[in-house]
Amino acid sequence: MAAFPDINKIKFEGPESDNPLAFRFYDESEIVEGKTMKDQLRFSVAYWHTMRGSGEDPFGAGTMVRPWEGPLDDVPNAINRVKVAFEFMEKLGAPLFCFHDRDIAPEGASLAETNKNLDQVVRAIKGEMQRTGIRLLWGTANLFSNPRYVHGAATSCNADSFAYAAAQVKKALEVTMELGGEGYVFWGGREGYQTLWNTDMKRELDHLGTFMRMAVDYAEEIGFTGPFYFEPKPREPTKHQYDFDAAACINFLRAYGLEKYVKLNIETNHATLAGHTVEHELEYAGHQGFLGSVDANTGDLLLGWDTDQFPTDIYLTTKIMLAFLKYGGIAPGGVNFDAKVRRESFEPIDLFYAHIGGMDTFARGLQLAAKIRAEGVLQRMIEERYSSWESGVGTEIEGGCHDFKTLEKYMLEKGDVDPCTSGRQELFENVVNRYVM
Ligand code: XUL
Ligand code: CO
Repeated sequence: MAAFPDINKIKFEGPESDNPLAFRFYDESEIVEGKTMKDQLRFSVAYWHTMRGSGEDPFGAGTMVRPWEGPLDDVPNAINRVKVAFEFMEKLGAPLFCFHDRDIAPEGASLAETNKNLDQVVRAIKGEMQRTGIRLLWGTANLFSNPRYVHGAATSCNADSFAYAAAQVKKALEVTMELGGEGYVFWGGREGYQTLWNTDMKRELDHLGTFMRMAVDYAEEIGFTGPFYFEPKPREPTKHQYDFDAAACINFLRAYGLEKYVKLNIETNHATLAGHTVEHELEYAGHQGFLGSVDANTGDLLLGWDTDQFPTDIYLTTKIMLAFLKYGGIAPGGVNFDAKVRRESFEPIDLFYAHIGGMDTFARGLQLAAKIRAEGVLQRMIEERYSSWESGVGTEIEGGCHDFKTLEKYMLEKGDVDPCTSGRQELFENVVNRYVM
């Protein structure tokens, strides 16, 4: 029986449509900068939020109405849920999805039993993937929910936790490969610490480096060509997460010789938790050659935690799409909605409204970003701002023709700098508004 019997395939109806179950901007076949919207955006549904989110919070029980969920958290229920997930994704028109191992299948009494459960559900997923053509953007392992990871997984003080996590990632890699997954994500989970009084930071970071190296080696052994993605997040659940932001992650990857294998999965709400913006993180990852994939969501201005809301802000998506286009597109990464409907939005249909809104906002952001780039006004203003580097001493410094002594000589002769020009922030913002407003 269909889980969403009243909902047909969501169609593109254009900006004038007032049908809440239609796209106004996401026309998957529209060509933007030489590719279809579908290929530029590479939308993915996050299994953990969309299929497993209960609406539970620290103050109250779950609220989600999910009529397809059976009374037991067992394999038959998990397999039934797979069918619902694929019905949802097919009707939505999402080409990709992502999961943690523990989202899709229940844990058993032992690792062997858990792996068996996983294999059964994976078989069902494979069938649905073949039926629908929906593909796996990335897989990952949940190394943070079970109490065995109370002190972290790869960075735990307990060597057995490290060993269990290794076994879990080995299996998750096999499963990701079995399903033709295009990537694999490491999000630190509890890889961090609460107090330095009880923590050997160097040892923990060395272990994390060793762990990722083992994953990369095993991937090579089984022929999984990746890419791997490291997902920055500064805090929550621990106070200090080792994968704080793009810069910290890139430094870690280089320090442990992993930079050839691992790129970054940048998440909007994690960027803001780090005191950055997502465009800062994308630009940092992009110019360093580490832009891999995106977890799309947004935080709340007034709430200081990872609220994982669906993105509906055109400025936000325009900035994200400007970064994608600047760095040659997001493939083989994608736009994964690591976002959940609010606890108060508990009906199944809210899942459609949420994803349709997010997809439309990204599609509109893509159109606007392409227009901004095509007209080139902003780019020319930036070039003008840096024009002192296009001749004279600027060209000479960039060309490596100077050192401190020659620059001192130059300035002693000149006496002082050419006057600085205005930064014109307000004008820049007004120009952006010409497109977005
Ligand atoms: C947690 C988070 C994770 C990762 C995958 O904040 O973003 O869901 O994306 O483990
Ligand atoms: Co995420």
